[in-house]
Amino acid sequence: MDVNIKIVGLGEGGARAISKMIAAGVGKNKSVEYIAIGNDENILLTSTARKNIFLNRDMAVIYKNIFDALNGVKIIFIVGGLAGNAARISIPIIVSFAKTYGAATVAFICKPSVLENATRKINADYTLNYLREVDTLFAVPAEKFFMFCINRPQISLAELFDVADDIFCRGVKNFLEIISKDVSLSKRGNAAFGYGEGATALDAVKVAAKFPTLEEDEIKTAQKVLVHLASGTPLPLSSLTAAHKFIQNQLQPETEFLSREEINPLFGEKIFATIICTRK
Ligand SMILES: Nc1nc2c(ncn2[C@@H]2O[C@H](COP(=O)(O)OP(=O)(O)O)[C@@H](O)[C@H]2O)c(=O)[nH]1
Ligand SMILES: [Mg+2]
Repeated sequence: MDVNIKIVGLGEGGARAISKMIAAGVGKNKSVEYIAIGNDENILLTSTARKNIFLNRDMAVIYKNIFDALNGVKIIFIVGGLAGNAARISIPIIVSFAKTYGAATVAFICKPSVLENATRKINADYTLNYLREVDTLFAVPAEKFFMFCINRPQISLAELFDVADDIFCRGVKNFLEIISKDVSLSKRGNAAFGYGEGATALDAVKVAAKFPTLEEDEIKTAQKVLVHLASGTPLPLSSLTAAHKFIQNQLQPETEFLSREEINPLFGEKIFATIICTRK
């Protein structure tokens, strides 16, 4: 039977990000359910998630609604902006649920930009303490998303967040594929991901290694590196080896290296690479 997975979008940002994932068919053939949590009624009305939880002022009701919504889940994805109210209220509850019922937790979080106000920064610091307890945390500073649109200097904040949502959408899609086959891979700690596609496995990992969410030295200084290659037909061993060697040559001798392959005719001719680095 499929593992029960829930993807939770927090606040306006999270609701937008998961609406994108739903439209892109992320988790479509799996037992995935989307939940939007927010304190803005408009967002919950526009969210396309099956379940929406409105954060009123009654903490007991909030606790119950979140625990009920997560009932039976094995893997929880948390997506949203760290500085928001929805994140501050719900992340401690989600983490407490996961501990109580032994669910794995993965968070894709946008850290506030330097332009955001003091209250939001305090929110973010508070919430970050709880996020340290998730099994895998992809925390991306908002500024990082500018790197994806350096050819669009006039970009607005809303457009920038749209870019962020696209990147989180792909990140969740890839990581969901990886861990739904092997839940033990969900414990990547404080992590960063890169994604790439190409005509060969080597081309794909080269693109993934340059993905802006991987810092210059993310691969070189990682504690653990996981490389996932997805293709339409089985890759020749020489092709796999070339791709793995490209990454392995950059690692410290003590870095733990893991690789996984996935074959699915839907991928066609292209090869898709995901690199996940656990930070020291
Ligand atoms: N990924 C993403 N993040 C966003 C978006 N809009 C805002 N954010 C970030 O999320 C944080 C929380 O804002 P919001 O989502 O409105 O949360 P709220 O305070 O709970 O309503 C902001 O400080 C931004 O850093 C968005 O559309 N997408
Ligand atoms: Mg808001």
